Amino acid sequence: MNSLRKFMYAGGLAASVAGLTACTDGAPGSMSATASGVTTIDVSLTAFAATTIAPGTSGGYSPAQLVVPVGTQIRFVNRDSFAHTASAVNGTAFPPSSPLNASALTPSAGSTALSAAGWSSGNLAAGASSPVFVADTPGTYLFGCFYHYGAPMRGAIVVR
Ligand SMILES: [Cu+2]
Repeated sequence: MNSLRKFMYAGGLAASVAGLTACTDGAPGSMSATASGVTTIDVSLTAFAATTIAPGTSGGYSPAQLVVPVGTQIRFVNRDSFAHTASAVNGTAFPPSSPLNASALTPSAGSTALSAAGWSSGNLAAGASSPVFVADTPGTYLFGCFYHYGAPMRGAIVVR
């Protein structure tokens, strides 16, 4: 089934529509989703202003903090006209300056588990979608944008 969903991601939008439909609870900065379908984190530096979440100051991603059960599939979709990334940031709080390097511009190959060190969407051009990541292990996963980390452009995924 996982391989089928990845195939659907590569070929079309059926899985993403299911994921978006699940994200209608309306709680700002936090959203729950079921493990079915693919949940989308929207990426836009212009649309999503800075906000405070547990790990620090977020911005540029919506929801700022996504809360999902283990097994959820997640992708990032660039909704503005600038290039962005969503790239793993180690630790439980956002460091004050960017810890990301140019390897963030390359999409994760092989494992797309959130628990894998150094995962990244790679460079996302305007309108682009990332690879699908799997919320494989409970925990809090921080990420940021290679280009705009200090803007701030940072977010979190909490896997329960
Ligand atoms: Cu960015």
